[in-house]
Amino acid sequence: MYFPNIPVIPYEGPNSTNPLAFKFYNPDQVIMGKTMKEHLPFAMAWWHNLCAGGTDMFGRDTADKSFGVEKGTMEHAKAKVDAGFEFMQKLGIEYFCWHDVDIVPEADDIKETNRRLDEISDYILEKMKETGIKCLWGTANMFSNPRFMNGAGSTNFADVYCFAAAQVKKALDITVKLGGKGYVFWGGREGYETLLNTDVKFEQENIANLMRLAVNYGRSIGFKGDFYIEPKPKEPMKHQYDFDAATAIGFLRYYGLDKDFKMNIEANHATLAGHTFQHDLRISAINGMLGSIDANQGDYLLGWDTDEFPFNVYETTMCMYEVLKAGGLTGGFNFDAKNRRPSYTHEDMFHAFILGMDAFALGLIKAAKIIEDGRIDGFIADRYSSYNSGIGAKIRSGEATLEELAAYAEEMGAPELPGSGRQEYLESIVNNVLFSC
Ligand code: XLS
Ligand code: NI
Ligand code: NI
Repeated sequence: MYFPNIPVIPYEGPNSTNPLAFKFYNPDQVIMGKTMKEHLPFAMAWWHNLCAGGTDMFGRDTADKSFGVEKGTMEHAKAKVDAGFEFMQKLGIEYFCWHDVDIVPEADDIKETNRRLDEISDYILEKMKETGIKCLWGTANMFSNPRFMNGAGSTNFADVYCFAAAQVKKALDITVKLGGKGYVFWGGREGYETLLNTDVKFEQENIANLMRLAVNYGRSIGFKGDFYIEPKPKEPMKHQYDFDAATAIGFLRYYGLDKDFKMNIEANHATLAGHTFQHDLRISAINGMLGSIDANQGDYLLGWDTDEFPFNVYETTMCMYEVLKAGGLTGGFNFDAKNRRPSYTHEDMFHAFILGMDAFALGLIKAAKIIEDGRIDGFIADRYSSYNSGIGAKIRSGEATLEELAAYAEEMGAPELPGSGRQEYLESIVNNVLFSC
């Protein structure tokens, strides 16, 4: 046992003050016809939870993630598997997500790295069978190693491109072996520092080509899940090509990849792009591309990806509102989030997940109430009601010509004002739903 002092986390309800209990996440509670567990397929991110110890630019690890053995060894890789499965079981988390280099230490020779990946995935698979825990998605880390300083798909150097291809191929093999529901491309360094040395069109074509090769290979080995792009506007690069959902969707359509790809939307990436989390979810959903979510939150005062555990219930509520309206996710809610550096104990890891899972459960409860309440949906329907009949209906059906609309306008003289947007009233409804029991 790696967490001997932590019990299986029970649901105790909103009045509990037990720090090691859920206050809102009650897996079997039914909301709008589905259990919370079905609505909220939570996942643990291997990298933040089992690997990262809090190193930042100014200081080394504060948290001990050695799990009792020497780091950088296969023994350590296995200890992480054991600790991770104990952790997920205690919290009732059903899924995990990983990068290749999270689950094994990278060797100097890729053939040796791949051998290690085969070994660890056998081990993980055994644990999955024992526990029923599943793989949500896998990915290749093509941003940490110095060889990827100029990107992977977007690199200027063909040999590095081949190395990236080899990593994608192997990560896809392991994803399929573990029955993963998805495969993620987060364009870690797919972007540029300066246009003075960059051929943007060339780089974007190469990224699309790598994605196409991945789709073809993935389908050839029986991968039936979704490929995901995880948009992010900047960091580590000054400008990243997958800036936001709208940009990534346009890119996928342009290169004919939209049938195989969906979005993996991360809250903190959306806010870095100058959007709300809800905005990027909505843009993905209306394009039929809301696939999965990296569940975290940013800090509105800081300009980087702070990857905090979700705490802001307004944000989780509006997220769940979008997810419910979209009919759910094909993927899940991956806590791509880390403890703050001074929260360095193993117990803090549990507190963080309890916070995040409860914040999403509460968001789910409140979003369902907003929908059942009906005032907001009713208001929106009414707001566009001029399109239900007459000239409005003709516009919607696509039958009206520009001349006809102009003639209508000339006969009318001038329209009345379009009706109050009632934002403050609608916001008060949200508070009303959130804070009444
Ligand atoms: C970094 C990203 C990363 C992806 C997986 O900002 O969120 O963690 O989720 O490569
Ligand atoms: Ni992420
Ligand atoms: Ni991120």
